[in-house]
Amino acid sequence: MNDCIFCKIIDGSIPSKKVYEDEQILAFHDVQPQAPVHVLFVPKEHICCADAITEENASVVAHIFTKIPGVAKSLGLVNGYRIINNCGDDGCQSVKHLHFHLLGGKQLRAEMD
Ligand code: DGP
Repeated sequence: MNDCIFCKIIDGSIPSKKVYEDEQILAFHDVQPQAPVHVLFVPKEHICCADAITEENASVVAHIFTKIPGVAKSLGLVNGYRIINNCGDDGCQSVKHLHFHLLGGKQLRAEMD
């Protein structure tokens, strides 16, 4: 996806502050943080959104979730955190490359909307 910002971050043509990387996924600090810690987890494979998760590509989602606890601890999130996925227009997804927001470092509001 030539016009995908996150694909460009993955291939290094747009810089990012990386916090974790392996052959399947990349995690980096969000450029517009909504909390003291705000990291995005993305699959290196371009998947547009949660609505495009299938039996064939779902393993990378599980992989992301196995890596979140270690990254959270490494960033000091010892008292909990929130994981968010925005999907599609009603979900206010602005970047059309599947990503999970890891938010923490303060008491987050209980309201989800
Ligand atoms: P969403 O609204 O769920 O699609 O979240 C997209 C997030 O991506 C938003 O919090 C801002 C972040 N973002 C957009 N462009 C860039 C960028 O070029 N670099 C980084 N690090 N984050 C970006």
